[in-house]
Amino acid sequence: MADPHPVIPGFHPDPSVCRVGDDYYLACSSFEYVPGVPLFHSRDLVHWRQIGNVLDRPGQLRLPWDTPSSAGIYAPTLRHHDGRFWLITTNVSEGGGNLLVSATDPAGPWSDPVPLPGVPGIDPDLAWDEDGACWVTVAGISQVRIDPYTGETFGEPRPLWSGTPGAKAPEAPHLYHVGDHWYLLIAEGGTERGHAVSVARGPGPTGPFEPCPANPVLTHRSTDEPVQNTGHADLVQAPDGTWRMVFLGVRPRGGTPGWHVLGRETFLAPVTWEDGWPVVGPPTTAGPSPASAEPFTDDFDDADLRPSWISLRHRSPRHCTTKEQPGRLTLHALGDGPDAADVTFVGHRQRHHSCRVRAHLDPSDGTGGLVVRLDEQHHYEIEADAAEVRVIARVGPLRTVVASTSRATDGGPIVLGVDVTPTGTPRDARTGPDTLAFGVEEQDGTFTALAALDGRYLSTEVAGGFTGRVIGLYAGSGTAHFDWFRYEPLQH
Ligand code: 6LW
Repeated sequence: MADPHPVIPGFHPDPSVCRVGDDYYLACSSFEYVPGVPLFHSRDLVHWRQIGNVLDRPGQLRLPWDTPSSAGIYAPTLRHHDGRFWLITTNVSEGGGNLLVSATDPAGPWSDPVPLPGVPGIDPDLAWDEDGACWVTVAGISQVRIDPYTGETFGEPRPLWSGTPGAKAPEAPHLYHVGDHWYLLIAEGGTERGHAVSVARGPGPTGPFEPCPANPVLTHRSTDEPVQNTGHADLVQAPDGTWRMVFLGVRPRGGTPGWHVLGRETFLAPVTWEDGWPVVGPPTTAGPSPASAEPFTDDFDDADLRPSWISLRHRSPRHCTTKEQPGRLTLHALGDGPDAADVTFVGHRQRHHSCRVRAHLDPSDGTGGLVVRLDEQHHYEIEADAAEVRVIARVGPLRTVVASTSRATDGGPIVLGVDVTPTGTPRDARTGPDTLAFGVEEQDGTFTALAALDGRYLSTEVAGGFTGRVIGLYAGSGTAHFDWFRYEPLQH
């Protein structure tokens, strides 16, 4: 039996989903990365395509340079009401807070944010009752009524439900009106191995709520399931009246409890109703295995970067552009490389335990590199200038040049690469760590590895935080020109 796999692999946590007709839309958290809140479309909840990012311009999202890793944009809720798409989320950074944007087209443009100063906390949910009143429910779990057009709140937030007695961190609330009941779905136990989903129901959106006797309705804690940390869920009804749940999970490797490197990914499960309560089935194995996905290649011929490219805290055309020299990604260095919060960086989420990445760099005007990162203290990279190629490892306080070699050629263009593959036999992503082999690809396609590094140190269990690996390009000094980037999933 194949292991369940994510329907949206790579770090795409805290999924929120809605349906309009036969079309599903899903949004995820994005933390310190910009553009913020990736938005996906599907017709079957299994095959998803990113159609944009909700917070895709500085006027919607400014993250100060000192925004810590895994701060920034936390969990969103995506809903459709009164002919508009609505998204509410939290900017956990200096001057941030809860905010609400709307759009007629989910691919954008989305409105400028409506600040919600009267809405506390994180994980805001958005629901309208039969009278058209709009309720925001947040972690804790508490609730306040708002005007979604002005952001005005009415009264003080009031407590709704504190979740299962003894369980920690009631969060990720979502409200649903199903039949005669209003259901309040929450996550609890914390987003690690103890994560769980519980539900309560009541006569209206403001309760009172009685908990489901079968809570938690979803958890993988204390199991050896290949998907762990399951929680932070959202429900959606299909056109045929059946129900589904999207939720976050991780795919640990290295045995139990193991470590995960791709972040919290989006999974899907069927839901049935028994005695007026949701019953969650096993995570789906439907759809293509992620490893069968097509390679992601970018020759930078488009005027703008595709929506899956993400940068750290900012992206200014003065520092990162495909317009300066058509067919090239030109990066003008700001910070001094991946140790810096203000590094000029463009990345792509690692979505597969085994993958091969290559990038064509012209280092004639500066230093450019290919980095696999979790945050500023946990990253491995290969970089080149006209004179030298270096492999660098940063784990916590330690930073080491693990390999370097002078460039025998004229210092011209070079293809930097990393092969990320599980070790151990059989080559099973679940039993062994991975090895990240950094090197140079020659004109004839042969790959000369300069250093192979243990992937355990680029895991969330080591680094902490809420994101996952991102593989990207950066300018370390001067200007780095990249002519193409290729990310290729590999079968183990
Ligand atoms: C999010 C909280 C959580 O706000 O992690 O998994 C936090 N659950 O609900 C960041 O993703």
